[in-house]
Amino acid sequence: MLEKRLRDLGQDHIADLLENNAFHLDPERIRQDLDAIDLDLVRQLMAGSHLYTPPRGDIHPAEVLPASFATTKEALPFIEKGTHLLESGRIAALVVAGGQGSRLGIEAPKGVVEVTPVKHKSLFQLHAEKILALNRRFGVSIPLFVMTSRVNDADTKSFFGKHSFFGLESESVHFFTQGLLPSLTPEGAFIISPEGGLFLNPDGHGGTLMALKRNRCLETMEHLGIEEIFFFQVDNPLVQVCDPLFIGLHASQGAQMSSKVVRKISFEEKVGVITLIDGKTSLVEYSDMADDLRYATDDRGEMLYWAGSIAIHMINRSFVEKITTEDLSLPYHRARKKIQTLDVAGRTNEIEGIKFETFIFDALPLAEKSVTLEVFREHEFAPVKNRSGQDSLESAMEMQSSLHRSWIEDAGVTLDPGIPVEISPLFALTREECLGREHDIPLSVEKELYLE
Ligand code: UD2
Repeated sequence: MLEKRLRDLGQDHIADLLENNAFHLDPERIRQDLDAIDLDLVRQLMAGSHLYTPPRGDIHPAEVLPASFATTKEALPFIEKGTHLLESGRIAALVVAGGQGSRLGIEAPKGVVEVTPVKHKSLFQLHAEKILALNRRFGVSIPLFVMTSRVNDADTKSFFGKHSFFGLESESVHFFTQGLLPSLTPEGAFIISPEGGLFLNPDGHGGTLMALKRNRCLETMEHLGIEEIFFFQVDNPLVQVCDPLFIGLHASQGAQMSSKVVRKISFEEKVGVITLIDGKTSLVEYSDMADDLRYATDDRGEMLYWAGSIAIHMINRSFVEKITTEDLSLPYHRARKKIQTLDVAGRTNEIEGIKFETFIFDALPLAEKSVTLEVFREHEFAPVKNRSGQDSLESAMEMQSSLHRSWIEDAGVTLDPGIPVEISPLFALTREECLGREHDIPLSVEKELYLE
């Protein structure tokens, strides 16, 4: 019985309302919400176990391969290795897209945000076209796994469907949904959602790992012959999807999980930092970083913990299988969040709640080997997080345009500085590919330049 289940969880305030037939509650929805969550885990979180605690061990900066490595002779065998793995169909791409664009002020999957400077392509289209370009280059069909959550699964699938999967084969796009957890009041009470059910939040992108297992994606990957997973976040239009050098470095070292980083632009930049904790590669999230680490400097007064994660990882499939054999115990991070709820009179009300999430990078210390590769921010990292200013749609468009402008300038074409430039992944994925097509670049344009 529903009321009893709630009382067993200490949620008498909702059971009482149900018994009094409170008009603003939807009992069927509450039942479904309870069925959707792991109640044992919820009990444990409410009792304060499995929670993240800031690192206390021996902390040092991580060992990082510098960005300059990419253009050296030594990089060539790794690029070849990555290329070989791509050509032989061993690589899958996985994008985490369970979040909404709420920070950008839209209530839709973040992947539908129109992000390119000339054609205003969506993030999903841009990522899909990069894969399509790789498929053409390597004569393969790289599977794309898209992690959604209950709030945006249907919208995400219909967006791909409406756009004919942006040219990809629909069978090579695999959607899977992550888990959910209830948000709580600071006193540990469940919160009524505006629809009259329970307020649930996606369980963080750490949920990817168990979701891959639960949704049998690991079996699908094995069946397809996938060995390595290229993991990225939906919000970065400059991501170099399935970059052969990164794949090759990770695979050649026999690493289980690897990361790309950029040099942080300020002590306060909101990116996690790759570190070594008790000899293990680890990531300290910006919101969990104590000031003595955040502001630490080296002998020359330079930032000591500069290796900012851009949330791009290579993850070995067998490693995921291994760590998800039993329940994976990634720590839960707590975050305060403004939540819309209904008060006892059924009126909408905003309160401060707490959400619980796990993060994929907390699996890094479980890896025996890990490679950290520095890349140039202006080549690979333009996240769309905020409505304006840094890491906004506007800054991401500018970064794409200036990167693509630099490619055509290297090919000998100079345009008026006010002209936006966009190069489709289907024209060229890299500067080198663009240089190879210099005869296809017009020498002058009036308003904008789009190359496809
Ligand atoms: C993330 C990283 C941060 C840094 C930065 C780089 C976390 C917790 N922190 O910060 O260390 O590397 O990105 O851009 O990731 N998502 C889901 N399901 C969820 C939660 C998030 O799919 O339950 C996706 C979301 O759609 C987005 C990504 O994960 O693509 C990042 O989430 P975020 O925007 O909340 O993380 P952010 O920007 O604080």
